[in-house]
Amino acid sequence: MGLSSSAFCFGSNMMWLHKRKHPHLERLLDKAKSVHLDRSSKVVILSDLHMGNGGRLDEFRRNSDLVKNILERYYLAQKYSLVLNGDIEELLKFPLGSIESQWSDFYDLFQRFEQNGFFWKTYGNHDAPLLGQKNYKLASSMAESLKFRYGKETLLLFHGHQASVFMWETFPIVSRAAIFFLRYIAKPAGIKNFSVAHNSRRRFAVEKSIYEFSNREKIVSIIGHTHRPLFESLAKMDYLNYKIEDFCRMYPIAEEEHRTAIKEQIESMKIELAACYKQGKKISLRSGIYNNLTIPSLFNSGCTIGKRGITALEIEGNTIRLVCWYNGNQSPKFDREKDNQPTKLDSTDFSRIILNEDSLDYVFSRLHLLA
Ligand SMILES: [Mn+2]
Repeated sequence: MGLSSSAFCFGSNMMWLHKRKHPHLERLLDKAKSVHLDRSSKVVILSDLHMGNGGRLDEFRRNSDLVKNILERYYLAQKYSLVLNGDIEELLKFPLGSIESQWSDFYDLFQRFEQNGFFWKTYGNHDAPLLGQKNYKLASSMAESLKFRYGKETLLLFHGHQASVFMWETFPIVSRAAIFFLRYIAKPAGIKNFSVAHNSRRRFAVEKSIYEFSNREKIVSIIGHTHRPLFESLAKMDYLNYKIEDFCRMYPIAEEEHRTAIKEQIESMKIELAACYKQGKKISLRSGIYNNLTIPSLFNSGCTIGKRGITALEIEGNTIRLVCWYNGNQSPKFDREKDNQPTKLDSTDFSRIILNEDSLDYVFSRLHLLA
């Protein structure tokens, strides 16, 4: 009797810790434009082009030739649909007119993807004013967010900046886990110049917030914004790290009766984390992160302004992939991820390498079993 009632108390004590709503993200999910995917669907998702006026400060300029070639000669030719997931134009530095005239051929190219199925563009914090602007070239393709319907499952596509306001104000997180992310993800992608506009702490706060939202809603979120490519979201180590931090923050403000429960939670997570580190050391940090993955609910397409190439997410039927495209001439020593070999695009110097891929059915099974 005593045992079961204390177990019940423990459960209900902990309930309030996990019930955190995120009104901005829930609204995005409610209002998202529905897009039906089936086994024959092919979609490429790019974000954060930051197109400018073609001048010295234009961050898109470096990879513009690469992006044009892969869109035209690979994705369009291979019958992919296209989603541009925010921050396509850099309106914080350049007027729209100068961007549209510099990159006019891209605007035509983007729209040609409609012939393969669809072309959608979500808005980010650098191109937000374009939402609802009627004379904008891509006005008819603009959406706040997209809901890919895959059978009974949902993939929500949005830029990701929507998470930061709430997150930053309410739960400022200081996490060393972000450093693991940076080291691990940056290396296979070969991208070192993440946006200077976001420090790693803020990036991590955005990711954490969307991760928890996705797990609550049992959906997969696909974002951009942080410029950090992510496949299948957080590592278990990262997750435990920030959970412990959260609980430490709650402890001093919690009611006395809740404190024991929080303490017990922290204790058990510390043990789990120590086991992760031990395992991680034994099989190296890289594979340790893969093997310790928890819930695959967050993906990030990365960005197209990397010094050593671009990253993109591809959905092909029931497969989701994180790929990197790079100029083989500029990056002859590109580290090969796993056993994947790069494939050259036609007669160009551009190569595509698969950084990771998984079946969507597997991703959703894990999401439902683990979240
Ligand atoms: Mn952004």
